[in-house]
Amino acid sequence: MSTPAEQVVTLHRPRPAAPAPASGEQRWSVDAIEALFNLPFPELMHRAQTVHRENFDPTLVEFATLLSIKTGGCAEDCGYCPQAARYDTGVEASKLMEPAEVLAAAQRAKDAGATRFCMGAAWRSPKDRDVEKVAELIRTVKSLGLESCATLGMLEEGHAQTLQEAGLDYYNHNLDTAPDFYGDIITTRDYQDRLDTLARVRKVGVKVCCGGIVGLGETRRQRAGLVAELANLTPHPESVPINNLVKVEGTPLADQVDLDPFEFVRTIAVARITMPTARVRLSAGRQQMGDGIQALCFLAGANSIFYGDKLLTTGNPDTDADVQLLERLGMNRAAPQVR
Ligand code: SAM
Ligand code: DTB
Ligand code: SF4
Repeated sequence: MSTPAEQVVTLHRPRPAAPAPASGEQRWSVDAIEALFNLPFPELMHRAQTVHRENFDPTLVEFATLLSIKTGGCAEDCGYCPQAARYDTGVEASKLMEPAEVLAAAQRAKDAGATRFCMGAAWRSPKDRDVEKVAELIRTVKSLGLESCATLGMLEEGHAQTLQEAGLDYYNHNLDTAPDFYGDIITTRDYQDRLDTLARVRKVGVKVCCGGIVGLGETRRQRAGLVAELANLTPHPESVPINNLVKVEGTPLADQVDLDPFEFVRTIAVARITMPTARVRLSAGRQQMGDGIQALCFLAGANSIFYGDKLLTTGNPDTDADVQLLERLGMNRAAPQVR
């Protein structure tokens, strides 16, 4: 048993130094970000909550609904992905959905309380005629007053411009992992291809939704490396999805060892600290996570979720369960911010 005097010393011991970008510049070093990861959990959470509260109402969570508008048959070899044609995952390839089907799905999402509607297509990159068709889908989604997001693979500048003119609010394109681990996961396109697409999206004035996946077998330093790449985009992405690997039978990562859930929470906290004004989305992997870890993610600064019974091809918590979870936590859905 410690004496009261010893307890006071313990309670008031100096805080570990708070890592930050070197003064006079905005770049985060991997070392500084790894130092954040290494903080004692309560210290990291305190820092993340402080940043979160300076920028957002911590009781509000954005609801974004995903729809796979073109599923499977993808030519890429992303080692985590059930939609890659080369892996035998049972996902059947489908054609691009028609506007009427997308309108019905977007209306259902809106009625259920979503404010952002994100359309995903399993393409390496869309062709001209694909972009024209997706532009039509974006106009459909916007006609309902929803925020629109699309993730279609690599984009050329003209394609980005067409999507912008159709009213696209966000383009999702993830860096996925650290540059020095990327080649272990994907070989059919490189890191620079991804950065080039992000630059084109930014150039035409569409907001950037860019994050990654953890639990791929990367080290903590590599998680820090991913966050450094994201945080050093100038400006940092407006929206940052953090996915926990959903292990799918038939993919090379089907038997990957689970990441410690607290390490996932740490990743959220570090993303919040380094990208203060971003919507940090607690993305894939929630179904496997449990309510307690999700609540910790909200405390760590996550303020967006994918809302709907399905992600693209895998499961997601029921909408009722999400509404109940927020109710139990005394939290609410964030109001829409449409242009
Ligand atoms: N084909 C497009 C692309 O790769 O840019 C868009 C769709 S892709 C499915 C979007 C993102 O979903 C990936 O970059 C990855 O971060 C995430 N993702 C895919 N499969 C996943 C899985 N099994 N578990 C967690 N996240 C996953
Ligand atoms: C993102 O970062 N995660 C979403 C969205 N952007 C497109 C996709 C998650 C996919 C999970 C596996 C699946 O359902 O196929
Ligand atoms: Fe294709 Fe995207 Fe899946 Fe990679 S993540 S295999 S590009 S659908």
